[in-house]
Amino acid sequence: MPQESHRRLVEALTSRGYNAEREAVTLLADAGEPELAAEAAAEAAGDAFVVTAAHAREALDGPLLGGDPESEATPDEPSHPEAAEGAPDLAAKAPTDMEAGNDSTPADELLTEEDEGSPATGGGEDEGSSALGADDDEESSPDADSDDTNVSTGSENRDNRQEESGSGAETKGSTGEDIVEPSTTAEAVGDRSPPAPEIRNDVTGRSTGTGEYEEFVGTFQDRYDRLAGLLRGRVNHRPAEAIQSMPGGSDAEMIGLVDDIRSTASGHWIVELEDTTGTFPCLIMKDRAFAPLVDDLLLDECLAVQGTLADDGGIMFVDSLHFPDVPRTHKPNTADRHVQAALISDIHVGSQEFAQDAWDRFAEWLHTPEAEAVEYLLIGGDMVEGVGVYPDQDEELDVVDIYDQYETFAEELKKVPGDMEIVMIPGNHDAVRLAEPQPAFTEELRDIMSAHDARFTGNPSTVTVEGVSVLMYHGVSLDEVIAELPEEKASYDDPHKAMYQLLKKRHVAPQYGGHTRVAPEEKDYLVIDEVPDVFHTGHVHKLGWGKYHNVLAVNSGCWQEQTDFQKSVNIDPDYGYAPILDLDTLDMTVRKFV
Ligand code: D5M
Ligand code: FE
Ligand code: ZN
Repeated sequence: MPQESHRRLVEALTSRGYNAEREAVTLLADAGEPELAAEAAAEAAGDAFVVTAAHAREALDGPLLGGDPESEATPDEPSHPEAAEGAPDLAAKAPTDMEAGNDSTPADELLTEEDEGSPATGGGEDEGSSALGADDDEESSPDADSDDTNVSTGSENRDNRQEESGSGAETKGSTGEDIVEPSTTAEAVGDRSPPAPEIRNDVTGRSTGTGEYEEFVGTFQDRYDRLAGLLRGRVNHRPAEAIQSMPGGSDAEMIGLVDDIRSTASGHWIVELEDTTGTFPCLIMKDRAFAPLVDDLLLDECLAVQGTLADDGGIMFVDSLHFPDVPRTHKPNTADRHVQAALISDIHVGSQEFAQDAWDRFAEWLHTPEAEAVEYLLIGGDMVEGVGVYPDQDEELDVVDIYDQYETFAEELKKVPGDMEIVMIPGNHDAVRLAEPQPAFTEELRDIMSAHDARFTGNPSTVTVEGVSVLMYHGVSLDEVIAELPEEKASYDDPHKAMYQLLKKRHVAPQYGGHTRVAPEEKDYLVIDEVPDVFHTGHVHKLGWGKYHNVLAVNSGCWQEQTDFQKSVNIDPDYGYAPILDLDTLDMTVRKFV
C-alpha cells in the first residue's frame, strides 16, 4: 500500500507534468513537504518527462531540499508552462512582435508541409480557406445551418450502429457495419508490403517553446490567424478596435476568439470576442433561433458574428454566428485498391487490467486470411499504463517501471504481423511531455519498441495512408468537451459526437487552462487546418463512430478492463474491440475480441 506521502508526491509531480520511476517516488516521499520535493525533482529532471531515481537523488542534494543554502527556493513558480492559469491576452503584445511572430520560420515550415501535401489530398480536394468560406457562404440561413442538425443519431445501440450520414449528404460510405466475431482460422497470410504513410503537422523536432508564459501570445496569434482565415470568406471582419469607434446602429462583422461567455439578468448571452486589437461584447438574444448554440461554445474557440451595434455603439446585437466548421461539400479521399486499417488506442500495457486475452486474440486474428487486407495499424496513444499518471494508479500496476512497461509493450507488439505498417502517437499515459502538442516517443523508447519498423509521430498528427488522410489525436480534450457541452451534443456513450464538435471548431483542444495541458509553440499544432478524411481519437475508452459532414470520426475504445477509478465514477470501458476501416470505401467494421 502506498502511503499518503507517496500519493501526495505523485500528485505534485503529475501536476507539473512529470511521470516518475517508482524508486524516485520512494526516495522523494521521505524528503518531507511533497510540493517542495516535487519542485526540486522537476528542477533536476528539467526537460525529461520521467523523474528517475538519479534525478531524485540530485534533488535531495540540491538547495530546495536542504542541500545548498545559497540558492533561493521558488516553489510557487510552475516548472511546466501549462501550470499557468488563464489564456493570455491576444492584444497584450505589441503589434510589431506579433508581426514578427507571423513572419518567422514556423509559418514557412507550415507552408512547406502543406505544399508537399499528399498525392491524394493535394490535387483533388479544395480545402483551402477561400473555397471553404465560399462553400458555406452559399448557405442561406447561416445561424441555423451552422449547427450540426444534419447529423442524425443512429448509434444508440452498439449492436446496431450505423454510420451517420447527413441529410443531403452522399450515401457513400454509409453502409451499415456490424460488430463481428473474428474467424478462428489460423492459416497464415502472404506478405503485406504497404506503401509508407505520409505524416504532416508533427511537432516532433520542431518544438520552439521554452515554456515562457508570454509565448502563448504567439500560439494564440497563430490560432487566430489560421482559424480566422477559414472564416474570412463568410464575414467582412472589422477589428475590435475599429468596431469600438463605429457609430451606434452600424452593421458590424467580427471574427474573434471567445474570451468570455456570460448571461444577463434577463437570460440573454454576452459573448466577448477578442482579436489582436482588443475585445468586443456581442449580445445573443435568448429568443434567436441560434441562441442554443451558446451552450456549445468553449472558451478560446474561434467564431465569426454579424450584427448591428446598439445605439450607443457599445455592444453588438448578433444576427448570425459562424463556426470555422467542415464544409458540407467535403468529399473524402479513398484508396484505389482494397486495403484496410485497424484503428486502435489505449492499450495500457503494464496495468493489471490490460486485456491480455483480447489482445492476443486480436493479434492472432491479424495473421488470418480474414485480416489479409489489414495492412495498417494506427495506434492513438496510451501504449502503456505509465507511472504516476493518476493518484493511486500504482496500486493497479502489473509492471511498475515505465521502461519495463515499454519492454512488455514491445513484446505484445511482436505478436502483430511484422509486415504491417504501424503508426503510433503518444497519449497522456506515455512517457513523453504531457502538454499538447506532444512530441513523438524519444529515441530511447523507440529503441525499446524497435522490433517493428513502426512510425512514431506526435499527438496530434495527420497520417495519410493510401491517399486517405487520418487525423490522429489522443483525445484528452474530449473529457472537457463532454463535461462542458449538453449531453446530446457530447457524452461518453457517444464519444464521436464530442469529436464532431472539435471538427466544427476546427481545433482538437479549444479550451485553454482546463484539464488539457497545452504547450506554447509558435504554431498552434492543435488547429485542424486541413479537413481530414478520418478523425481518429481514443482516451475516453469508449467505442463510437459516425460521420460529420462526410468526415468519419472514430473513437476506438481500449484494451484495458474497468479500473477502480472507472468503477467509482461508473465508466464502463469498451475494451477488446478493433475498428477496421476499409480505406477504399471508408466503411467500418468493428471486430470484437472479448
Ligand atoms: O483515461 C480514460 C478515461 O477515464 C478518460 O475519460 C479519463 C478518465 N480517467 C481515468 N482515470 C482517471 C482519474 N484518476 N481521474 C480522472 N479521470 C480519469 P486514460 O487517461 O486514457 O486512462
Ligand atoms: Fe487511455
Ligand atoms: Zn488517455
